[in-house]
Parts: sequence; C-alpha cells; structure tokens
Amino acid sequence: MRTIDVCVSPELMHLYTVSDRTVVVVDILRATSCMTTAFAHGIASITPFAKMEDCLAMKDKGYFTAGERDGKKVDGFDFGNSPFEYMDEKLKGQKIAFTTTNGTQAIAKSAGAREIIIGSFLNLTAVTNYLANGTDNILVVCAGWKGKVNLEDTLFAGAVVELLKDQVQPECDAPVAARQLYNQAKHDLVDYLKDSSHVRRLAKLNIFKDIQYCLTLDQYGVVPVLKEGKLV
Ligand code: 3SL
Repeated sequence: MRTIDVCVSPELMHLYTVSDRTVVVVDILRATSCMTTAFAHGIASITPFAKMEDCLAMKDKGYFTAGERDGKKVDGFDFGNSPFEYMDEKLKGQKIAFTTTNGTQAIAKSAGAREIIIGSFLNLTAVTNYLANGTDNILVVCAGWKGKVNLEDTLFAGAVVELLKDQVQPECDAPVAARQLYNQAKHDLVDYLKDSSHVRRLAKLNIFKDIQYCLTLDQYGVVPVLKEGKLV
C-alpha cells in the first residue's frame, strides 16, 4: 500500500526523503489559497521565490510581483497576499513572481521532490483526486509560521489523510494526529480555528474575509504543479 506522511514544519524537512514522493505544499493562510485562486482565475504561471530581492528582480522580466512579509504587502510589489486580489481580470494569462513569509519557503524546502503540487481547502477534492490517481508515496508539507507549527495547515493535512484513508497508510503519528484533528474540526473550521495563532495575527490586520474564504472547501478544480521552477 502507498504511504502518506505529514511534515508539520519546514524545519523538519531534513527528516524526509522526497526524491520519490509527491509533495503537497500547504499554506492555508494564505499563500497556497492565493495560488489556487490565481490559477482558477486564469493566471499563466506563478514562480515562487524564497528571497524578496530575487522576486523583485523579476519585475524587469515581464512579471507581476506579489507577496508579503508578516502578512503585509511588500513595498514596490504589484500585489499582496489576499486571495481576492488574484481574481483580478488583468492577471489572466500573466506571469507572477511570488514570495511569502512561509508558503514559498516551504516550496523551496521541498526542492528535489519527484513532484510538488499546491494544496488548499479551496481545491481539496481536486488535490486528493490527483493524489489518488498517482502512484507515489505522499508527503504533505505544512508551511507553518516561521518554523513553528500551525493548526490550519495541519488540519488540511488531516483532511487529505482522511479522504485518502482507503488508499494510503500513515507512516508515523503526524498523519494520524492530523486526521483526528481534522475530524474534530471539519464541521466548523472557522470556529475551530478562532483562537489559532495566525487567525489572531490576521485578525489584527482586519482581514477576517480572507480567513473565511481560505477555509471554504472545494471552490476550484485546479491543481497547480511545479514544473521547472514555475507553478503551472
Ligand atoms: O507566510 C505566508 O506564506 C503567508 O501566507 C502569511 S500571511 O497570511 O500573508 O500573513
């Protein structure tokens, strides 16, 4: 039987071999929710960067620049990290260079994986169908917050484990715990997460609308895949 594991923080990536796995990177609040939304609204590609200066340099190469640090849009960037910005008609068919505090760092730390895909609650069923049709063992990489664990990414990982429970076997207790948490939380994710650290952080920025949206299931059927450094 195929296996699934959950890396609850990118700081733990040294514990995992990824060269033969499909890795699902998740940053529910909000990087991978933005990416999913952008592809659902017709973006051509998103190139993720760990470093801000590398991202900004893409401006001269015909890219829109986008992202945040500590939740706030970076000065000089075209777009921030609200999923609602990625519904903009003017982004259709365009290329974005994107950097965020945790999400794009988690993608960088997953380098070397056989395949990297992007997950969010917005494309949960599309992601699990994609994984169900594959043959690789699976690793869900949670972006967390600056190396620390967060609840919303762990819940997404648990949702993937729950939906694939008949096809894949947990490798350690992280997927088992994530699944149990998701089953406790699934009836009302917004309520379950109300005291979580990043919800409190984003609430200070007054973006409750983003939180609610990012916790909505199955809005889109897209599955962004990393190919030659670009999500397509
Ligand atoms: O860290 C990230 O990648 C972001 O998604 C964080 S924030 O939601 O924009 O604060």
